[in-house]
Amino acid sequence: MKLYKVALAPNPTKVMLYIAEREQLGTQMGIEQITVNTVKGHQRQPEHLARNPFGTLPALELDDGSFIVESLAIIHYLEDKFPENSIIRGTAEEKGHARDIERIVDLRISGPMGGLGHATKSPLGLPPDPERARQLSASMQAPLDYLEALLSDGRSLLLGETASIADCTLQASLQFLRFVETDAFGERPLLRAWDQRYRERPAAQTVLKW
Ligand SMILES: N[C@@H](CCC(=O)N[C@@H](CS)C(=O)NCC(=O)O)C(=O)O
Repeated sequence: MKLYKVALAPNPTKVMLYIAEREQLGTQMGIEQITVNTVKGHQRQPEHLARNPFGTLPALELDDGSFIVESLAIIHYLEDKFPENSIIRGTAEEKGHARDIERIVDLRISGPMGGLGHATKSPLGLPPDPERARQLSASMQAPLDYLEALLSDGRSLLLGETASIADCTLQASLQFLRFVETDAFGERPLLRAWDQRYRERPAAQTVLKW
């Protein structure tokens, strides 16, 4: 299998963190990781559009030559393909909560964080848009409070003591915000402590560059 990715971009980084977490749990997936240079616009060139008609990253090329082009679908595929020591485990209720928190993080926080980064200091050269940045920041306050409340029971990671897709998703977007020197957490000490803890994990250290 081949993972087409680019460092720093949140959606590929989420998958890279997930793969690194699985490797730490002993699963070697044997996925070759290939960088597509988005600063040079290579994601919109015919070679990449043949992999993913939407011109985005990540894209996973399966051994049969087909592609999966949505980051969460790639993770779910890898969970099914390598079920031993998979990350989404437990009872139906535990899995339900894990998927719920992943969706809350991705849809209500990570998506807006990406927009906030581009509206503030886009690495792709988009013009700053302070009003959009303000709106995105406002939309994140309630979901960030939700995560801060989750962490108040003393858990070390978003779902407890083991890494989850939600952790990978949130950290991938935070790295992007760090790069553009933008803060989204505000006065939330538990989320800040989570950030510190997550970045010290061996999986994070192999993937995160900023
Ligand atoms: N829903 C897709 C979104 C993929 C996406 O938008 N990727 C961004 C990087 S985080 C990208 O490729 N941007 C380059 C572009 O749109 O030209 C997923 O979760 O994989």
